[in-house]
Amino acid sequence: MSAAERPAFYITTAIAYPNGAPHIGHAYEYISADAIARFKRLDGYDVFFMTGTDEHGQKMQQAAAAEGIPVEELAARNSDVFEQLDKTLDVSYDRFIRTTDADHQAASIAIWERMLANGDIYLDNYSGWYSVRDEAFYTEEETTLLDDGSRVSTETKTPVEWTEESNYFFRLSKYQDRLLALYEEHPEFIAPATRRNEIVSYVKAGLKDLSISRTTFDWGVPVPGHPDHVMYVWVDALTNYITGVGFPDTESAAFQKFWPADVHIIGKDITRFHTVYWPAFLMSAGVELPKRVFVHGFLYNKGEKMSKSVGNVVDPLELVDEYGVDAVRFFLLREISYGQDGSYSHDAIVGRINSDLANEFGNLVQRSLTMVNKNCDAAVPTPGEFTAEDRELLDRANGLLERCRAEFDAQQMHLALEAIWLTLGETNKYFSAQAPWALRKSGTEEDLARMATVLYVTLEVVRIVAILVQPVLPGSSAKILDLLAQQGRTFADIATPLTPGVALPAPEPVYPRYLDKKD
Ligand code: ME8
Repeated sequence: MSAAERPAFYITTAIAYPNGAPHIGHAYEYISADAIARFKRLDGYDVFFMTGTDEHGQKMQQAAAAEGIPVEELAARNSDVFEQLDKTLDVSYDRFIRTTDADHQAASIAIWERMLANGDIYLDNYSGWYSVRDEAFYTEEETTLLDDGSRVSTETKTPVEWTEESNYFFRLSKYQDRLLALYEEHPEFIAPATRRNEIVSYVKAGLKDLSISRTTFDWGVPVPGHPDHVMYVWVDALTNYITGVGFPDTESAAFQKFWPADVHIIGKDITRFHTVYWPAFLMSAGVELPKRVFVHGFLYNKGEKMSKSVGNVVDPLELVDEYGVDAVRFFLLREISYGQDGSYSHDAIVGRINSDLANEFGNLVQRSLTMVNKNCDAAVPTPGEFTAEDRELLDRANGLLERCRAEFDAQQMHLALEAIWLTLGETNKYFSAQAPWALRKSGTEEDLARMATVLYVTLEVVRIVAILVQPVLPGSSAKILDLLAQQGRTFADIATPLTPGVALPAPEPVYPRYLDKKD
């Protein structure tokens, strides 16, 4: 099927502030969105997957000043580091957007003009608290005065500063009822449900108009007709999602095909921006709303918040160096319930590598393929008639696709992996119970025929699992599919079983155990 005929699927990550190096929280977001993008591609969708960097705003300007370099230089340098991280993590993005890209400037101006034409932008005097670190305005009630006389945002604990400016405002208050109607009519718009409930209460408590321009610095998209103002960074940042599909050319093929986005993947600290401001901006601009915002949790180092002062910020590149990219991807997606906070530690990662990857999957692959190599002329064995046990296991493996589809569509990748690993557990039990090595030892014609059937059934499960885990374990699953001489690797190919007699290469271990240096 050509791309034009395939159904569309558009997924985005948040665009990161490149004011510093990426951390494991960024890696987690990219890996999880990538697994979904890959899953949909394998399932026959024409996928557009976008990620990138959010380069404007005061935080970037301050970071550049602290380093004594022009802000453009800081943005370009660090944006490259983020893009390189995506490559190292095997993140299959279709576009890496930078908010300094020329088309993005045009899109931001266009959305501003549409909101203005709709009567939703006006000039007024702003006074209130601003957190540069969060790039967010806070009301006095949302802040706390500390003993040392400084003030912080109560929720995020970041310092806030008093700001008084003549700013452009967006009539957010006007959209309160329409937003509440959106959450009511489309409960799937915000997931998980706990996040939706928080947002519904927040909006019900009343929305104030939002300051959307700044005049005290100039690192941003200039407000059309008023170059002394730059747009509030979140106006331009959120707009990236439509820039990527061709906005303001809403008649373009990309916009027609991919907008509205199927899902925006974000972390929990930016829920309000994506589920209150963003739909309100789009309503004002007369642009369709995204279908869903999925909010993932935060990653903590052994349960502790990562911070530069505690010295426990983990560089995702170091994790990849130590454990390998597929192991890191698998660990993050299997260990943490998507949508909840999670924790990582050396011991937890090693536990997953050794028990799930090496024992449950790798050993099964290695043992079955080695037997086939030695005893079945190094070719896919010819099965005899299937027993009830054989059929039960094959049916179970064939049922996994539907189960994984449901879980991935609900962004519950950990549950898909759990279902796959339960099937691997059953397959290991089957392999032990059928004891193909004992059948070989016996050597009767009947037992050798049964051995061939058992090995065939086992390889069939390995094949189906290897196809299904490609979104999470892209490199290692490809190796297993190579060892099975399996050409067809999409989900549609699951339905075509292995062809007996096809020659297989010599097996090689795919998931070695992790040995601690001290061992
Ligand atoms: O918020 N664990 O950028 P950002 C998991 N530029 N995820 C985490 C995390 C952690 N410890 N810390 C941060 C921004 N994240 C804006 C986004 S989108 C139009 C603009 C997540 O670099 C965070 O929730 O601070 C967000 O989804 C992403 O990393 C980028 O964060």
